[in-house]
Amino acid sequence: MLNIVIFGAPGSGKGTQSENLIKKYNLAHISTGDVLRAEMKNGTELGKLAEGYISKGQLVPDEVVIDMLAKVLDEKIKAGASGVIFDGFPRTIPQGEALDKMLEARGEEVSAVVSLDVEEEELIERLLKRGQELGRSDDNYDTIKARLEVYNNQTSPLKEHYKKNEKLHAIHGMGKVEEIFDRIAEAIEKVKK
Ligand code: B4P
Repeated sequence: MLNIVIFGAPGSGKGTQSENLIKKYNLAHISTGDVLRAEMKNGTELGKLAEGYISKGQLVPDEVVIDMLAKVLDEKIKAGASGVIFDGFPRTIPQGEALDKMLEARGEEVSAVVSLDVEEEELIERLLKRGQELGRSDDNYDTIKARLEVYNNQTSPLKEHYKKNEKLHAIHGMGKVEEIFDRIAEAIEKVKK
């Protein structure tokens, strides 16, 4: 299986580029943000719990997200996925370690980590624009600032983890969506078996 982690700060283009990757490589898509938002919309216990964290720009606790991810992953494998794109997971070192173990237990591994590098000013601009267009409750200035801080403190250290095992592909994430996608595809072609 081709297992791609798409990694980056909030607003770096993870969801946007995932859509293109799914089409080109026929991958199953797991976005922990989308799964959590669906739970919130359906008013489930998990959704209610997640809402408290997401509205403040904080991460949902590791054990909750890891359990949720394992279930969704097994559904995708059962449905015959030939590869998976992990969008927004892992976001902490424990989540990264859990993903390695989860995949190993299923005879799989992370094929590549695509890290989208975007300047902070641009991230804020993109998210404020999305907030105006889609009204997502976490796309307001104060929450965006909190999310960026969480990214820098808790998520960014994962880059070292993937650099060590030579999985990390740093991609310049500024410019047109199509140009960025070409850069990503070039990196993926190198790891595709
Ligand atoms: P996510 O849904 O993952 O939200 P995100 O980081 O904002 O990324 P997203 O993929 O939606 O946006 P994109 O950059 O594509 O997470 C939301 C919250 O859920 C988290 O804050 C956290 O609380 C919780 N959560 C999720 N996963 C978790 C986990 N594993 N552990 C714990 N908690 C978790 O796009 C942003 C905007 O930029 C879009 O409007 C897009 O159109 C625009 N854009 C993209 N590329 C562009 C480009 N090249 N030029 C101009 N605009 C561009």
